[in-house]
Amino acid sequence: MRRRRIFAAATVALARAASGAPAPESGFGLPRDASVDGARVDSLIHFTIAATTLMFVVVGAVLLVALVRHRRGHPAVHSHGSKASIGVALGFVGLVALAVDGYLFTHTIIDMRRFFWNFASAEERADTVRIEVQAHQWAWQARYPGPDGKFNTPDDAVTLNDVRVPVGAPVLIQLASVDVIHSFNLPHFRVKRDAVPGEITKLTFQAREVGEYEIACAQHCGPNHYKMRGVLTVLPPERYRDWLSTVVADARRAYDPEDAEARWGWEWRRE
Ligand SMILES: [Cu+2]
Repeated sequence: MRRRRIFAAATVALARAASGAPAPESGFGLPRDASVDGARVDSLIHFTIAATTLMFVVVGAVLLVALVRHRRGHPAVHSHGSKASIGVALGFVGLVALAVDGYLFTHTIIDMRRFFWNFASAEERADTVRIEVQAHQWAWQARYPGPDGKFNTPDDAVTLNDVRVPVGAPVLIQLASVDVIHSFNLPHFRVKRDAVPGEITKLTFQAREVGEYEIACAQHCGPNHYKMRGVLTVLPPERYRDWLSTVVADARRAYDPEDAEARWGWEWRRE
């Protein structure tokens, strides 16, 4: 009776703890995927989970069978295996490693070349949105080229911790840092890239869902690293155009040719 009560109490406590946890937005605790290509990353994560679960079950089952079958009364056998049995075991391990890791490796390389690091195709498209992002301790500044299409000119629009992009168009971001290594992370778009002092790095993605998403810094960059959180807003194209014209007009009004610090942009790099 007492045991049953303890068991019931434990079950309730467990259920509460489970319901108190933040609900995962899309299977396996991953944030909801709001990008066109993010599913490619997710499929590799799902494959990894499936492969490791299968291996865990197989190894666990073998262990369990051995435990039950070799209980009491079974004489201990010491064996280091024969050359053939070691060969079979090593061969099997090699085959599993080759299949699982090989699958992950080739798909990673293919996805990187075709999608995640395919900056050339984003650069070619006429509707690509280009943004320069400068990281510093502890915020993100974003620069839009304005109507002239050129960066670091008086008609640029600059925002702080506020990046907006249109839905359904490729976005190409060039990243820089003025102090330490930061990392521009968009968990809902499955992309992340370091911002390195003295270097321009790139990142590309395409949003497929309108909404507000997190920009996080994924490198521990100092005591206020936790504050380095921005918002990426995905807007319908016409609302994006309205917003851009408003910030460009504001930037024109606020433009001060004496303010050298405000002109941190660079000429868009093309390889
Ligand atoms: Cu940072």
